[in-house]
Amino acid sequence: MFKKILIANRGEIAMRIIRTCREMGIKTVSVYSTADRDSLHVRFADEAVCIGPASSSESYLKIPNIIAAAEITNADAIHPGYGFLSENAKFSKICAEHGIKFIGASPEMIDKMGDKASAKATMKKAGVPTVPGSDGILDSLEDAKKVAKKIGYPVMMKATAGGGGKGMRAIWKEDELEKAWESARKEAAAAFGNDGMYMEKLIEEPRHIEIQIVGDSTGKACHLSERDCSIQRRHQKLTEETPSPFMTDELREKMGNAAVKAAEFIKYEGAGTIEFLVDKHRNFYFMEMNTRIQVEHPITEQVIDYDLIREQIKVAAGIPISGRHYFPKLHSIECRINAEDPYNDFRPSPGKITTFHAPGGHGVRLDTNVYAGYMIPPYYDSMIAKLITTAQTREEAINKMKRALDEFIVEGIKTTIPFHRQLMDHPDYVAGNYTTKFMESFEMK
Ligand code: MV4
Repeated sequence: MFKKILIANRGEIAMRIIRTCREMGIKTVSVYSTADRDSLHVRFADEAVCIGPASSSESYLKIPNIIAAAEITNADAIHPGYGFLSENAKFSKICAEHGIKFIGASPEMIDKMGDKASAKATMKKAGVPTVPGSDGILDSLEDAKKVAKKIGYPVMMKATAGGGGKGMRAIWKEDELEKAWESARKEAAAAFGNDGMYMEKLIEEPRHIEIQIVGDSTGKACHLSERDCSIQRRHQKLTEETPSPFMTDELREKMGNAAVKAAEFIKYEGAGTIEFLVDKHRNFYFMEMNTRIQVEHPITEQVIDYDLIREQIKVAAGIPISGRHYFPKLHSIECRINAEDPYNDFRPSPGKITTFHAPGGHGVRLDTNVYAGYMIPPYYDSMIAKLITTAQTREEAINKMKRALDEFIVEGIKTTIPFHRQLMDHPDYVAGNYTTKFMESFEMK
């Protein structure tokens, strides 16, 4: 087992990893930028190394500085968390070259799943349902027209190096195709340095339901059931829940088995998430695979009483998984609390937190890195806390979320607490009747 893990991240996920390491008796090293000198992950790690100035590119993304920090502190593993370098194949490779265990996917796996068209081709070979569409990358506009004609409009054009909606275009009829082709490729080239595009039949009003999986070094995988992440704004998840209100026992069995089949086919090691699009007939299709721990992992932990960070560390240390699958025994909801103003188009609201009263009580979990007096830096993403409630039923979990949000006092900055509080009263949300289109018609009162 590792003796010392360097956490190559910041914020609430760095705190989350420190907590499990301490419970496992593993020493921790935090890295921080000059803007994070007063952050909790610096305070609660056993050691902390300043790796550069505020900007991420000069600190949390600076591979030589992170490797140097691991070497001078003699860390035997690095946990990348999510975002930053968590799905950076070069970083995974450099860790391996320095004899430092990367607690994440191999460089080959990151590249394989990072190329969306090739990931889809792999899943198809594995026998996982995929959306009908092009056979890989489109060769030309002519090819795009041919494929669109064959699968029938509306179609979705996607950047193979993309993900999260960048370089994606919904096309409803042929005369829109050329403009979409040009603009999507330009956007993909600018964002990813790769303008490869592929095409799929457009799934109308889909739900985003993802399956958590864990694979080990013996090639075995298990699934930990689903998370419904359909409530998103501009491809940013706002709230997630498990079980999905749209799930049935039969669908969970089919999606869980498909996810395990995929993970075992690619011999996936570690924690991973297979994202599916689910249509109104409960047909499900592979969308993307994430080779990292996800922001929303706590709701899964809550309903099956499991520590996903601990499993990541154990699998990385070569300890085999039990192989059993896990099914939700409770209901859990996560609300992402961001330093943004929901009454002003969710624009960022950095600044000093003057009052911070955390909600608590039975069934309330708050994963956060902020505190009264903390100055929220403008350099990083705006999430300041994840408020998670867990109860026997969805209705009770919603009720608990409302009570916890009412108790949650944050002054000095604007937050999305009022948005979440209104969401919990929204009739369609309460009825579990929502798709990825939900936020398009949501208005703050
Ligand atoms: C789709 C789709 C409909 N049909 N693919 C959004 C980002 C990336 N994960 C893929 N996405 C979508 N792919 C087909 N063939 C609709 C979306 C989509 C979406 C998916 C999940 C969660 C939120 C979304 C918001 C807009 C579009």
